Amino acid sequence: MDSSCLAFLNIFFFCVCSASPPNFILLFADDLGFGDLGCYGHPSTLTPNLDRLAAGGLRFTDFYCTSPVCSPSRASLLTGRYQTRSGIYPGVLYPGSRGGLPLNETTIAEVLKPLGYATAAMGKWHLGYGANGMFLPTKQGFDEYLGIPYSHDMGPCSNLTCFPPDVKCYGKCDTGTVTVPLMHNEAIKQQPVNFIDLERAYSDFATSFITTSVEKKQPFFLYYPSHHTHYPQFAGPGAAGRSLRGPFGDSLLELDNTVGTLMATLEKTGVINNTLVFFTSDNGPELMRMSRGGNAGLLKCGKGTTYDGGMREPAIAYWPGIIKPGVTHEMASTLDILPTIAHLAGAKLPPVMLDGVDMTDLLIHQGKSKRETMIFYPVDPTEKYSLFALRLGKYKAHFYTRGATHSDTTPDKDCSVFSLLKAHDPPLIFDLEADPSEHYPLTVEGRPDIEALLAKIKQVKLQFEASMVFGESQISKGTDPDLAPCCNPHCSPKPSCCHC
Ligand code: CSN
Ligand code: MG
Repeated sequence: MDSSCLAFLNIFFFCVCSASPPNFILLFADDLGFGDLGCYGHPSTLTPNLDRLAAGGLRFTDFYCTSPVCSPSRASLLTGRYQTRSGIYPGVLYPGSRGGLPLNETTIAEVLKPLGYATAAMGKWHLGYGANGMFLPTKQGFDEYLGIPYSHDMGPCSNLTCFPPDVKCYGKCDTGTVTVPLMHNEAIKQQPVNFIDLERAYSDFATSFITTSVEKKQPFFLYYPSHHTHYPQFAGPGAAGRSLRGPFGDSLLELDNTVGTLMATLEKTGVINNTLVFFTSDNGPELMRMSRGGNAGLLKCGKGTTYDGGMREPAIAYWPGIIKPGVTHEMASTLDILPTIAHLAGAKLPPVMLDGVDMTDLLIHQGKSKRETMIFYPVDPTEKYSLFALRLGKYKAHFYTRGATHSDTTPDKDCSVFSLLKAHDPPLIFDLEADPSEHYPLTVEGRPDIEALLAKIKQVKLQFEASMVFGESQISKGTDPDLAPCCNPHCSPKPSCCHC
């Protein structure tokens, strides 16, 4: 019997005979680039636990998130839909944002709840806080939440204690806003949060959540969107000063340590063979931070741009005995995680237009991806400009290009904020297999084959655009400083009195 057949029997056996549907752990790094992990070729990074998952699981070379910034990317991950549908654009949510991921959107947690799953989120939410915390994870299908509801630079940096304490945070954070809170469910547990102890709090929370779920014989879904490796990097005693790569490396090592703890907990509780662990990142590296930012490897530009460096991400799927170790060059996306988890759990898909496709075949049977296209929206998508780029098979066509502040300081001037919006007609077309760095656009004129490809790309673009209905922008609803989380809600003067 060949191995794909064995794998099929495995999954068949597990579906029919297993007492419990599979558990899911979804790990989501922040601003981590394509070139940042040891298993993606970074020479000085220390990521032994993620490298071990890659060696024993499926490592993706062509995996995409849906936005070169955070909130929209998270909206797509949790709903299986482009951010334009759910309204998580333009840009990102802020502590006092009025909007958030609309409550009628169905998240992965909500897909799993009807099947009796225990669900928990820990880390960076960034899908809204809103009036009285109306957009927190506990309103979106998660039984429990421990974390910071947005980016940790969205508060005064002076309160962000780096470790060791004499290592100052690098650059500026947001002043004039509340200090960064740590929430447990809908309550503020600490404000300002203590970053040195934070990772320990997460790993204790995760250990307890997994152990309790296993004891209760309840299948579980743990979503861990980490603050690492977003600026300003921090690390507690288990990682600070222990990498070869400075503060960025320490931050990444701290995330990797937690991955190690999670894996040890799965082993100890005996569910390692019944748990799919999936790791990826929300957007490309914030190159403007220079050596304290991430690295896109050989991909062009980074965060904020629709070049591959902004949106192609490391991704690893690990499930011993079910997922065969290897590397896949098939195209896949964060959009595909919801349909895949739904299929593996035997859950119903939400009755809405989904952009994700089921990856089960690719994960378990070394099959082909059902994904043929990937859409690249800028940080500020509009119906007028529509998509900036589209990948069809191995080809990527840029209809618009633009640099970004977040990718500034890169030697490639296309990444710079001074590279203003530029329309391309015909679009710039790259063969990403021959030229993953998007250096050499293909010539269209006098090349009937490329002309035919272009016609096909245009047709796919029109078809996609016809299917896209922009949801009401949640981020354009603006901010109200009074909505920002405050542990002392009626105090004055704000925001400085929000300190408990
Ligand atoms: S992000 O980073 O939230 O990870 O995308 O911390 O786009 O203006 C992005 N932005 C603060 C950030 C601001 C962030 C922006
Ligand atoms: Mg981010």
